[in-house]
Amino acid sequence: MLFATLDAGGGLSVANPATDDTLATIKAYGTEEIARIIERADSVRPAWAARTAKDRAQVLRRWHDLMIAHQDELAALVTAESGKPLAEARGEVAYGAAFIEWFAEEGKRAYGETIPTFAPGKRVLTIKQGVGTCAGITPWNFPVAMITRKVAPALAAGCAMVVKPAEATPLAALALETLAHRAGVPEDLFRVVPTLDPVATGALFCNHPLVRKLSFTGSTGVGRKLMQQAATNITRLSLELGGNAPFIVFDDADLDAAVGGLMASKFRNSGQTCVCANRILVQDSIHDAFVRKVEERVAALVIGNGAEPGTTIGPLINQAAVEKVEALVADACAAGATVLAGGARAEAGAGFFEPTILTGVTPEMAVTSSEIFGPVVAVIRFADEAEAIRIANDTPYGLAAYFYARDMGRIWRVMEALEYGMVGVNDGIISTEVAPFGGIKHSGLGREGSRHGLDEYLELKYCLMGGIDR
Ligand code: TXE
Repeated sequence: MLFATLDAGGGLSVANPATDDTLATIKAYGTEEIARIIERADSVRPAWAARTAKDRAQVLRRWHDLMIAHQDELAALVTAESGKPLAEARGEVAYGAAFIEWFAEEGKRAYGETIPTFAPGKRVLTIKQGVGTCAGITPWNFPVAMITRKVAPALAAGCAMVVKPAEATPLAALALETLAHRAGVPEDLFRVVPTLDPVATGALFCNHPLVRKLSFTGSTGVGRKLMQQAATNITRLSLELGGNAPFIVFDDADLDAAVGGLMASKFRNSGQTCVCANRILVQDSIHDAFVRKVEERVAALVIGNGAEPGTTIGPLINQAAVEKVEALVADACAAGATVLAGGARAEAGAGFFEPTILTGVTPEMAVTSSEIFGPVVAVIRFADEAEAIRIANDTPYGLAAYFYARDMGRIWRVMEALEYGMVGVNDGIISTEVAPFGGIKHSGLGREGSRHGLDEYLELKYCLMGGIDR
C-alpha cells in the first residue's frame, strides 16, 4: 500500500486539479519537526556513507525495480494530483526511475585521480566524498522525476536527503519515500516532509548548520531568495529555475518534423514544463505553411480529465495558473496578436485552458518575455539567421532552446550562438537521465542527471602525501 505514510486528519489538503475534489488530507510538518528530521538524517548518514558503493547501488536498484513494479499506481497518483494525462504520468514514472538506475551505476564510478608532481618524495591525489546531509525542494509539474533526480545521486554519493515536495503534489512523493524504505534505504536517511510553510522550510534548509547542500527546482524568484539565504551558511546550491525556450524553425527545416517536435515540446503537461517551447520563431518564407500544419495538429488535441483514456491536454495546476495564461493571451491580443485557435478557458472545467495559437507576436509582448507555463503557441516571424539568434538570446533566461534546420554550417553556427544550457537540434524532447540538465543566466546553477549530476553531491578533496622517499 503506497499510502502507508499518509496521516489522515493532518493539515495539508491535496486536490485533483481536474475536478477540484479533495484526494487526501495529510500531515503537514512544522519547522521544529523538520529540524529534528534533518538531525536524525545526519546521524544515520555516516553508516550509509561507510557502506560500499556497490552495496548502496543494490539498494537503489531495488528502489528502481519497486517503482517499475508500481508504475500504474504511481502514475494514477501523479495524474490525480497534478492533472497530467495518464500516458504522460506513466512516462514520468519510467523517466523518474531511470535516474535511480543511472545513479546506482554512476555511484560506483566516483573516481578520484592521481596527479603527477614535480617535487621528489611527494604524491598528489584526489578523492571524492559525499557533501553530507542535503535538502531538496521540488515543484508540482513532475512530482516523481524531480524527486528521484535529486535523491538518487545524493544517496549514491553517500549523502542523506530531506525533501520538501510542492504543496500541490505531495502524494507521489510520499509513495516514493515508502518504496525507497521498502527497498532498504534507511528510514531516517531519506525523508519527505510536506508542509504548509514552504517559506520557513526554505529558510530552515538554508540556515540549518547540518544541511550542506540544497537542490531546488522552481521559479526564478524563489531561487533568488534561496541563494540570498544560503549565503549565511555558504550552503551549496543547485538551482533549476524558469526558462523561456525559443523554438526556431528555419526555412531549410523538415517542416513536418518541426511541427511534431513543437507539439511534443509545447503541449507536454499542458505546457507546464521548464523546458517547453515558449517563443516559436518561424522564418518568413515558411511561416504560413508551418502555422497551417500546427493548426491541424492543435485541432486534434483532446482536452479533459487526464485519467480518461485519450486525453492529451489536462488542466493547469490551479486557478492562479489559468489566470496567468489568460492575462498573457489578453495582453498579446491587445498589443496586436491574432488568435488562430483557442484563446480562452475551456469548457472542460474551471482549471482548463484551450490549446491556443497566437500569430503576429512580437518580442516586446509579455507573452514572449514571461514563462507562459500553459498551452499557448506564440509565433514570432523572423527574416534571417542573425535576427533569429538575436531574438532567441534576448532574455535573462538560459535553460533550453530548440531549432530545426538541415544545413550543417547553420546547425553548428546556431548551436554555438544560443546562450542556453541545453539545445535541441531537430528534436523537441531533450530530457534524459544520461545528459546534464540545467541552465545558465537566470535559469539556474548546476546540472542534474549524467555524471555531472553526481558531482553536485560530491566534494573533491585533494591530499598531498609527502615523505614517501623516506
Ligand atoms: O513556483 P514556486 P510556483 C515557474 C513557472 C510557474 C511559476 C510559479 O513559470 O508559472 O514558476 O509556479 C516552494 N522558500 N516554475 O508558484 O513558488 C514551493 O513550495 C522555499 C518553473 O509553483 O517556485 C514548491 O515546492 N521554497 C519550475 C517550489 O518552491 C519555496 C517549476 C516551487 O514553487 C518558497 C515550477 C520559499 N520562499 C514553477 N516559496 C521549473 N523550473 O520547472 C515557494 N517554495
